[in-house]
Amino acid sequence: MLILNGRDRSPFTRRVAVALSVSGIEVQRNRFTSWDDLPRARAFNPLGRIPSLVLEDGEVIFDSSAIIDYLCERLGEDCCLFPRSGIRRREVVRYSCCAMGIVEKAVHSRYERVMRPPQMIQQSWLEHNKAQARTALAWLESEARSNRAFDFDPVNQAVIDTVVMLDYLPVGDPAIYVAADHPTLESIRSRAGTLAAFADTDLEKERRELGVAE
Ligand SMILES: N[C@@H](CCC(=O)N[C@@H](CS)C(=O)NCC(=O)O)C(=O)O
Repeated sequence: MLILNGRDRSPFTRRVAVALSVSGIEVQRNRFTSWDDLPRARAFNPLGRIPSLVLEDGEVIFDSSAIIDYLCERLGEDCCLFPRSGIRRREVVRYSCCAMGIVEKAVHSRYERVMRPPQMIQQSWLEHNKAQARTALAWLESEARSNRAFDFDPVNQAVIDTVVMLDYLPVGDPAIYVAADHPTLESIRSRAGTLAAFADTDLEKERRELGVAE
């Protein structure tokens, strides 16, 4: 069986976990982060990051986009994460990149807030990341309102990455996201919450199961 290294608290890991689930691929989970077990993370990825995916024959794949690329290759014609070709495919890729770019902004903000002593936190860097993320969120909201690429039938990578991103924002930087300004993204998030692939990887559920505060 495949093994997915990483906790769903990592949005990069969670996007892979959801993609595996909606693709109907069973996986064993090894839930750790680089912060609580760096040697273990390094054993699978020289950069010491999660996620990594271990294949049945022991081959290891990282990072999240390479894993998703592998899933598409493995599933071939049955891969539903992206439309097969053309403008629809490029739209899903574009929305996925935008959502994960917003995640990166939130990760920068989180590291700034939690890695530095309070007096060394650079407010201008937090403001920059917030502004970049908010501009992208406004664009994603308007695209989601007018574009059918955020498809639930089947659930594609644009939906997966958008929902994973929205759920991560309060962890990254609670100041970034105002739910009331993004009704379409919120409706995508609520609809996703009814699906097992998202409910099974819920961040609060993982915290409860691992007995950890974060
Ligand atoms: N581009 C990578 C990013 C992975 C990543 O940054 N993972 C974080 C957890 S959210 C990590 O392991 N960080 C530890 C570090 O960078 O030292 C991917 O898509 O997989």
